[in-house]
Order: sequence, then C-alpha cells, then structure tokens
Amino acid sequence: MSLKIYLNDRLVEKDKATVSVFDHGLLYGDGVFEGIRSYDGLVFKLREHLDRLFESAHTLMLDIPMTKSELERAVIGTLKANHLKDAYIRLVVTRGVGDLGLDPRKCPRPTLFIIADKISLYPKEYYEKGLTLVTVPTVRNHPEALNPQLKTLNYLNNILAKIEATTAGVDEGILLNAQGYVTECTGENIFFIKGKSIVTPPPYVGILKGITRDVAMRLGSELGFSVREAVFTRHDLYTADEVFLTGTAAEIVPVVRIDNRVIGAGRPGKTTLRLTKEFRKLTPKEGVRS
Ligand code: PXG
Repeated sequence: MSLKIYLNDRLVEKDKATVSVFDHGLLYGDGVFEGIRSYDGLVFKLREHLDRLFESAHTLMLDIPMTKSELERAVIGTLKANHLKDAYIRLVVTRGVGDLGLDPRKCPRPTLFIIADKISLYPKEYYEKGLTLVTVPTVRNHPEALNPQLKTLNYLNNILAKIEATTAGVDEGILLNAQGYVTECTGENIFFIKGKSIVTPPPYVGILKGITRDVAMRLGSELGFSVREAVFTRHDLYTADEVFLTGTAAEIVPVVRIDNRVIGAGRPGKTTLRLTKEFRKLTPKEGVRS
C-alpha cells in the first residue's frame, strides 16, 4: 500500500503529493520544518515541536494556515492513515507558490505537508561503540545572518558540514562559530560531562535549541548532575570524561573520538549509557496518543 501524505488540507497518495517548481520552499529554501518521532503510537513532544515550528515561522513572518491544535490532529491523522506506530514525521511549511522574485508578498498561500514514514533507526553499533567526530572547516551560520535557532529549509550550512565529516571518514562533524566556540553537529546538539557537571552550549552561540537537548538536560539533573549552558572550545571536549549528542533521530548517542583524540576511556561512558537508558524509558510514555 502506498504512503499517504498530508498535503495542504487533505491526504493524497505519495505519487500525487507534488509541489510546484515555483514554490519558494524550493526556489529559495523559504520555509520551516520539524522532524518528529512517534513511539508505539505516541508522538514524542509534539507540542514542543509545534511551538518551535510556529516560533520559526513567526520570525520569518510566515503565517501557518492552521492552528496548533489543527496541526496536531493532522499529524495524528497522517500516522493513523498509514497505520504507523513507530514513525518518523516530517512537517514542512513553505512560503508557497510565487513568481521568480524573492518577494514573499507574491506568495499568497503557504504550502503545508506532513510525511509520516517508517523510522530508519541509527545502527546499533553507534550506541555500542560510540561515534567518531571531527571539527569541520565550515563555520556555523552567524546568528545575525541566519539564526540557527530557526529550523528553516536552508540547511546548506549543515549539509556542507556533513559532506566535510563524511569525506573525512567519520560519523559526524562539529561546527564551531565564527569565534571558534563549539556550537553543535549537523543535526544533533552536543554535550560534555566532566566530573559532576554536564555542559552544553547556550542558544546564542548559534545552535538549534533541540527538544531532545531539553530532555537530556532534565534527565541529567534528575541523575544528580549540575547541568548548565556554557560557551566552550574544542579543548573542553578533548579533555572531557564523556561526550554525547542528542537529536530526534539519534536520541542520546555516545562520542568516543574527536579530531583523532580519544575521549575519556575511548568507550561509551557510563553516564551517557545511563542517560540513553533513561531516555528510552521515557519515549514510550511522554507523547501525544494517535
Ligand atoms: N541541531 C540541528 C541543526 C538539528 O537539525 C538538532 C540539533 C536536534 O534537535 P531535536 O529537536 O531533534 O532534538 C537538530 C534536529 C535528520 C533529522 O533527518 C535531523 C534533525 C531532527 C530529525 C531528523 O537528519 N535535526
């Protein structure tokens, strides 16, 4: 059975789910998106994802043509129509069809679509062996140019970094900001653990404020760690006890090597493993029922 896609205000077959070549999402990357997961029929942190989507759209002065509650129902309806329990959900709102100029005023109606598909999980080895990272030459977008807090369809900054990491033969890339401070990876936030402290960069250095990041910070506090946001350099990562990444797709994943330096004992750390375990206890519970 072919996948059903929610497009504008109805469900359509995958082959019929097409957008115009004049859509400014395609022509200019003018739009916003979210990547969401459902676990056993529960959509994890759906409200938080919708809040972030609406905040990104607000700054772009892009009017989402539905309310949060309507969108929530549309997400759940799309999952149900596809009989999906464990799914990856991509929610996209573009500026819509316009002319060949930049001006968004020429785009009367945003395009909105929801794709819900089977989740392709990260390989098990990532969690058992840990990830290898390098810092990449591409610098994270300057917050006053294109703020990384906006989850927009302009992901070339991240894609260039991903190419640099994969051509270097490693799993992920760390982006620094223009001042040389650590920001995040291409689709994950970064944390380090040193003693009883868990540290992650603050949003103003230039990161997406991840929803998994918020959960990891809460879990870290609950485990008795002092969790804080701080500006730091690669040196702090090299000399940390443990490093881990967070993201909707990755959940909480250990890092064992950065720029060829071994991190901690060179194996996934015990606190990271504990956080992953606690996170996985949470996901089948903290969600919106479909
Ligand atoms: N930083 C960036 C730049 C991201 O794109 C995260 C951090 C983590 O945020 P969440 O809210 O997911 O904890 C993201 C999220 C994909 C994919 O298909 C990427 C993300 C989310 C879901 C899927 O690569 N990025």
